[in-house]
Amino acid sequence: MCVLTGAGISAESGVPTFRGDNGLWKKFRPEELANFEAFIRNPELVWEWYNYRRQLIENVIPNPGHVALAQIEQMVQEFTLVTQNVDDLHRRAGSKRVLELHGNIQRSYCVDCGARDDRPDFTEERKIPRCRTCGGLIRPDVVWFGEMLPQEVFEEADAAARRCDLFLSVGTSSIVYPAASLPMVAKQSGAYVIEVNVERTDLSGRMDQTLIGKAGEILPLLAESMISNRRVQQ
Ligand code: BJW
Ligand code: ZN
Repeated sequence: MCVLTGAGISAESGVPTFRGDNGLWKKFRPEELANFEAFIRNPELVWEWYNYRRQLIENVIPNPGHVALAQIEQMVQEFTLVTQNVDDLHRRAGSKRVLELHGNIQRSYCVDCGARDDRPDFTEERKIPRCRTCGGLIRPDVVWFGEMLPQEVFEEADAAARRCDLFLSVGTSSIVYPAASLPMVAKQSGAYVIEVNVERTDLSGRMDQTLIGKAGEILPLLAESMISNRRVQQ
């Protein structure tokens, strides 16, 4: 079994999604902020966005959707959780192995020398963080548009999609590639593909099933039915 999650799974924790009316931060579309050119042009603005999100994420907790996936990981022998989210909520919910396709918002590094610099809070400084080693600009360790995903992580995710028999795509608009290719890769390899979302997406027509509803309600039902099935089998 392989599960791909997107921002929708964290929505019920109070983390805004990227797209849709609630997804916009100061009227910017994610494409305008999540790219290297925007960062170089206006690092203050981009850091303001990340600092705002970092603080928000620190103050929320995982929801029943995250918890259900951590429970399912315990029950299923071959289980891979792939996330596009940078919020760490899967790990905080107890998931042991998480493939983070788009990085992690708590980490950062220098654009010049590559040194890691995970100072927890740059907001206090009220300025753009600079590298302690070389003075270069520090950027969040996340994947922006036009940037490659961490190669090994993506290869592992792709391999899991190819070998699984059940693939769940949860809370993602399925418009950002290559993450959005994973359900189709799974389907072409023979998996049964189910989407969980509050609304239909660009890929719904190609899914075996779309379950319309909140991840925090549907995933616990799935985990519960798996627990009951195990009880019957034992
Ligand atoms: C619920 C719910 C509830 C709500 N329960 N559901 C043309 C030029 C250049 C590039 C491209 C191009 N065409 C395509 C590309 C590639 C590009 C791309 O895909 N662009 C498209 C937008 C067209 N991709 C890339 O550039 C990627 N890299 C790449 O391809 O490398 C090769 C390459 C190199 C050089 C040149 C060209 C190619 C990188 C993509 C990086 C994406 N980065 C971000 C930011 C990460 C850091 C951060 O967090 O700040 O990742 S953008 C943003 O979108 C973030 C997300 O992970 C990603 C996906 O969003 P997600 O998770 O789906 O969220 P939403 O908001 O879109 O959807 C939420 C869903 O939840 C909705 O459907 C709701 O209905 C649902 N929902 N509540 C269940 N309770
Ligand atoms: Zn440096």
